[in-house]
Amino acid sequence: MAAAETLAARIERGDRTALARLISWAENADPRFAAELAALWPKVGRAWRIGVTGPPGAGKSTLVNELARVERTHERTVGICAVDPSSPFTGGALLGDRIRMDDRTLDPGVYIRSMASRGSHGGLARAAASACDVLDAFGFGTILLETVGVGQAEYDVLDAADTVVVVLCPGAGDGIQAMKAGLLEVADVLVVNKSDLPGAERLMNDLTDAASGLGAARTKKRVEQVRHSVSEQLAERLWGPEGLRGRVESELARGVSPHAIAAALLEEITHGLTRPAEVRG
Ligand SMILES: Nc1nc2c(ncn2[C@@H]2O[C@H](COP(=O)(O)OP(=O)(O)OP(=O)(O)O)[C@@H](O)[C@H]2O)c(=O)[nH]1
Ligand SMILES: [Mg+2]
Repeated sequence: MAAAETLAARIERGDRTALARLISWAENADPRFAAELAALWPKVGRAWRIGVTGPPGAGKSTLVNELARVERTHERTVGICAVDPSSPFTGGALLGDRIRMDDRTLDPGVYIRSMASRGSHGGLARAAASACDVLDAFGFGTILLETVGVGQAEYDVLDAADTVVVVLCPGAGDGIQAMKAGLLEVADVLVVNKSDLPGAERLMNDLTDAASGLGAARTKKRVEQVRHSVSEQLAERLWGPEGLRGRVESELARGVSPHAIAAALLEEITHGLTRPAEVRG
């Protein structure tokens, strides 16, 4: 009997059931996930990933919905990943998002997925990044990642984004709170939403002042983001299911010392690094 088709192969054929299942594997840290992602890896890296964050109720979903609409008018397909806080205070967000995004859900060029933030921090960031990789491999041109900007776990999620949009709105001390919470530091684009409400002008001015002082800190943060991402993916590729473990084991069995094996591997890897890689702008 022929082996069952892998999720990766089904995803390459555009099978959305397989897409949904593989994202669930990412979310649940299923041990089968890594091999599927490795198979899809050549197709990852083409999408533009936009993270949308901000305080609860600022208008993130409204903006995501609108960005999706605009992308569709340019005939780009859109994958949306909404990370919902598990906190009971904001637990209503999921249903709200579903309803507000309803006008997009009937469009076959749009795929919407919610992820629960559950407990573990690194777990959520990794799951969201993996979900973006899967959506990217599936072929969505634009990926919109909505997360409430309430703490470190959510900021870590934004590491998956190429561009981070922070949505704020006028209201009791919102601008100041955002600064305290470090929201401005993660922003590539600052949006003042609800400009029909009083205080929007002042918020704009406050943000303009605050943002002008942030350039140096943000560059440092970005470098860290790249470093973190490279280390993590490198370790995964080297030591994941398609990785080097088998080769190391057989060399050890031949009596080669761990030190010599490590030196040889490092030599090979750094040799590979001297070849220029193409970086998307
Ligand atoms: N007055 C006004 N209200 C708006 C505007 N944009 C969105 N809203 C309303 O603000 C509320 C929250 O909008 P959402 O887009 O759900 O905000 P969110 O940031 O996704 O909310 P959570 O995901 O629950 O944190 C909704 O009732 C929107 O209709 C605006 O420009 N002006
Ligand atoms: Mg929302």
